[in-house]
Amino acid sequence: MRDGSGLLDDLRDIVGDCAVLIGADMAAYATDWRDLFHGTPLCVVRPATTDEVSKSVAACALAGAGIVPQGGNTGLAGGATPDLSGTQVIIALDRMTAIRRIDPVGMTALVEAGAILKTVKDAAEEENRLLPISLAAEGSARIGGLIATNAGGVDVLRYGMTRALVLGLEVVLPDGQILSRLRHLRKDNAGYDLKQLFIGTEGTLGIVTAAVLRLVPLPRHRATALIAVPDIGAAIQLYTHAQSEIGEALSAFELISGAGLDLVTAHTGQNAPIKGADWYLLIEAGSSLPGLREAAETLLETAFTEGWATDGVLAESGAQADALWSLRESLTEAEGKAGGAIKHDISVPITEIDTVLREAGEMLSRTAPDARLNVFGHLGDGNLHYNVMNVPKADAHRVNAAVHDVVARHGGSISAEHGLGQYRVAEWARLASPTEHDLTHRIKDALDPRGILNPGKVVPQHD
Ligand code: FAD
Ligand code: 2HG
Ligand code: ZN
Repeated sequence: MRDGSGLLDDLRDIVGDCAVLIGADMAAYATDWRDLFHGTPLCVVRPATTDEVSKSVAACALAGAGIVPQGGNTGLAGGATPDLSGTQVIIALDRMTAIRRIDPVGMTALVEAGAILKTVKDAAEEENRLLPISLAAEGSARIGGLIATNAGGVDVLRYGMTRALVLGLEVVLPDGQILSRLRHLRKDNAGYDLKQLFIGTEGTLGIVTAAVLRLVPLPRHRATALIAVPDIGAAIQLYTHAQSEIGEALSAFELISGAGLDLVTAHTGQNAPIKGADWYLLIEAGSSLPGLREAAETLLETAFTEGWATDGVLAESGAQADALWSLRESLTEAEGKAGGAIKHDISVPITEIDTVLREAGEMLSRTAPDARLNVFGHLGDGNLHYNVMNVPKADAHRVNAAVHDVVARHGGSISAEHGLGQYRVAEWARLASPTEHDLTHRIKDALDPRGILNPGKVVPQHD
């Protein structure tokens, strides 16, 4: 067993002195995006190759040091932040950024784990292809982090979560072995689909070093509308109608509350083209076939005739569409500027959303009467960010548990897309069945028997 300084020497030998950060140089890596979790790592290691990741992991394993993988550090569950022990090593993938290949014919991208999402999307667009993962953090989030959290975002309705886009994976295992399955195949049923072990498991079973991602054709036309709706029931009726009329083109069906839109206009200096409603929808459809705009106009007309919409704007240009999206994508930032929130990332069957919102609202008015809500998210996926503002931080656990109890009663999930990290691991432990606990521990113990990969995240500590 090596002590801390012996391990630092070993890591410097592997990646070079400049790629091992200590002291104040670690600050940006030691705290999460929300400034909610703060860690004290032994060091930050920034390998340049898969071989260096492998050797760094092996050195940490030999020293018995915990490892925290980190990508863009935009995660919202504290998964990339180490503990306060001063012994954990952050392995940051931010030097492994190569886009090795974009194949417009096979429609795949081979990229290193540290590549930034936006950069990969731009490279795909140059080949008339789309990597359909879209989220407000796309200028900072990295491919390995997106895979490790099985990220969602606003394109899930049409294209699925990140998992649906991963064709091949290269991973460093907790003992330093490299599992390389960088295949460009759409069909591969040869044995267990081992890559699934590392998608959405938040760096607790392996470190993703490279991936082959599925691309789709870049839609030539898009229609984007911001619509005011009278209530959630009307929004669901419009959603059902939109699925019937333009289903395969529909890529985003996002909900924004009036209070949320007010936060954005108050804190980011943007103007909203429509105002005064309790709820808004941001809807987008895309297609390579002509006729999309006409279909969108017909949809809006029906929405007004049926009383599902009270106001609305259909973007006239790409710039207008981008301005509408900017309102939606500024909700997290505006919420932060307004003092932050106790966050929830819930999903329920879409038919239950109205009831869940009502029950959660009633519960809050009894238990936290001063609370203000910022509810928004991916209505088409049944996934809402039920963010509770104006409640003391000390009440976070109580509020989390009460909201999650409502969600659990309706067959929902307490983490639709952000993962458990350290933020939700205790709540998962409280609500999961004994069989789920048992199987989770058996998988973790089989792959990482010494528990060195991302300790304290996702997998509850053994009793
Ligand atoms: P990090 O934050 O660095 O890490 C996240 C987790 O993955 C940690 O557990 C970490 O240990 C692990 N990890 C990172 N890299 C690797 C690797 N190479 N191998 C193994 N494990 C690794 N998420 C959504 O799903 N949908 C959204 O719409 C969305 N919008 C967001 C908007 C904003 C403004 C912000 C700040 C965040 C948003 N997120 C969203 C959350 C976040 O962007 C995603 O979770 C993203 O996938 C994290 O990527 P990252 O590279 O920043 O990962
Ligand atoms: C989004 O949908 C993200 O914009 C962030 O998932 C959600 O800030 C949040 O709670
Ligand atoms: Zn989201």
